[in-house]
Amino acid sequence: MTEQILFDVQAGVATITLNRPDRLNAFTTQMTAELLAALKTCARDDAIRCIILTGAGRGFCAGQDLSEIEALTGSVSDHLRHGFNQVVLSMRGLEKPIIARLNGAVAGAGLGAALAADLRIAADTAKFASAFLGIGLVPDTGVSWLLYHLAGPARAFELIATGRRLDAAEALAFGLVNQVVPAAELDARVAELAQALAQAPTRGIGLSKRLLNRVAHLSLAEALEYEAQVQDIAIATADHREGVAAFLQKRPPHFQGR
Ligand code: T3D
Repeated sequence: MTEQILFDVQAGVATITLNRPDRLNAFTTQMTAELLAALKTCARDDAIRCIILTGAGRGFCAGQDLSEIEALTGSVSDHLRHGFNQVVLSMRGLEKPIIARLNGAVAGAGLGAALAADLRIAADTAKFASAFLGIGLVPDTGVSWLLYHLAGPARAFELIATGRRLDAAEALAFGLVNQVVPAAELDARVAELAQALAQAPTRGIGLSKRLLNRVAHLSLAEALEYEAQVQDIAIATADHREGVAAFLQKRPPHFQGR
């Protein structure tokens, strides 16, 4: 399908692999465009019920390709608006679960892409760096917002301003990843989780994601009202009916993602 990412769908799970392993999968403009196209396919294809985002080789993603940065035409803000900002918004707005399979270095815009996923499973060999200040830049790709919300303001500042690199255990303690597993077990753990999510009520997961995206900015009273409105949608799904029927008939549910 593409040159700089690999895209594979099996048993309801799409795997998007950033595929420039000799550059630790650093983003080029082409790779960003291919990633956006793959995310669009994931959103449109009802057969896809879970997405894994990962990197080829020993890294996850080392951020913007620094050899390309000098050659970029136009303003950096436009580059971000049309590129990384769209990646983050597409991932957060995609109403299906996204797992980041963090196999190695996660830095710069790569950290933003990882933090924009819904779940992060890291190999114990993974390492994490903001990396922006190392080249005199401020965080972009949502890293300021995502670090602030996941790790809190003090830790966000520490990672951004000191350039401190975290190993996987520290990333877990900072709240940046959900699980750390031995590198040899990463594929099995991610596959198990992805299969479970691909067989879950996809609409319910997507609507839950919609809720979580919104409630951070609402008062409790507003959040209660928004939950009630979204529940009107969830209760009309086939998977809701299947879940109740399966419970009452004392059998395992068979969710269709509708
Ligand atoms: O215009 C805009 O949109 C601005 C937006 C910017 C967003 C950003 O992402 S800014 C941050 C950019 N990223 C970085 O500054 C990180 C640079 N990389 C590193 O600091 C290190 O590579 C890592 C800490 C991530 C990993 O270190 P290590 O020791 O495991 O690997 P390495 O040896 O440094 O890298 C391996 C190869 O990948 C190496 O190439 P070589 O020497 O084998 O030919 C290295 O040059 C290459 N590589 C790593 N990161 C990048 C890269 N090549 C291009 N761009 C990179 N970002």
